[in-house]
Amino acid sequence: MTTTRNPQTLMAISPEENFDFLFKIVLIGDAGTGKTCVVSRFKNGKYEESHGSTIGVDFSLKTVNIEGKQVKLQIWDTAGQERFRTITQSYYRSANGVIIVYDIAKRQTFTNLQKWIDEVRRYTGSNVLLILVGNKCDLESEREVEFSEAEAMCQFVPEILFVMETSAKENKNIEDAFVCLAAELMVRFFIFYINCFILTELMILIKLT
Ligand SMILES: Nc1nc2c(ncn2[C@@H]2O[C@H](COP(=O)(O)OP(=O)(O)OP(=O)(O)O)[C@@H](O)[C@H]2O)c(=O)[nH]1
Ligand SMILES: [Mg+2]
Repeated sequence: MTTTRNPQTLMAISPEENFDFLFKIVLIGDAGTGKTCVVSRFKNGKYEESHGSTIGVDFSLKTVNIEGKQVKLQIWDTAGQERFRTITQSYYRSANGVIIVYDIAKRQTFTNLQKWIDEVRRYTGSNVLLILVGNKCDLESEREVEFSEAEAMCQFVPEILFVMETSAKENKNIEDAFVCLAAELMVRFFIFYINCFILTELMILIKLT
């Protein structure tokens, strides 16, 4: 039996924990693309060949230092299997960033991307940042999806910030994928903050004149 956990109350972070930013990142994509391996490599620096399919959603926290700021990432690793779809969809809401993972050695996981993009559009807020990750780039001899194809796809999907190929097995680009996304989220936060500041100043000015 699968238990459904409440995404709102789960992973509550105690106020005494120190961080400058907190972002919620959700990993989605077909089953077997390596989402759990990517998270495990990022979180513990470890690669486990087989740990079984994710049941529902797994959670982890990792703090990274970006430009001197402590950035806490709340990572939600969802199950790719169809039968968990209704559970995992409820976790998309309030995501700040989404990582869609495909397998460079399995074309079907790439052709299914449109389905995942549609899910993001349907279930997340409009400010969510999206990145595409082509995992298992160590399997060069079995490659079925060229990097240029993924880049071309990004041209047609404005929500996608960038695409990156990774290998959880060989620890390639794993940290970069999370840090680049978090850095971009920080930039968006500052732009939002500056815009609010300018708007407030303008309103004060209008009131004074
Ligand atoms: N060669 C290679 N194999 C990988 C890599 N990452 C994951 N795998 C393999 O792919 C299998 C599936 O990985 P998981 O992380 O369980 O896949 P998942 O996307 O979490 O799957 P679900 O939880 O069912 O959605 C693993 O057992 C690994 O053997 C990688 O970077 N390179
Ligand atoms: Mg998994």
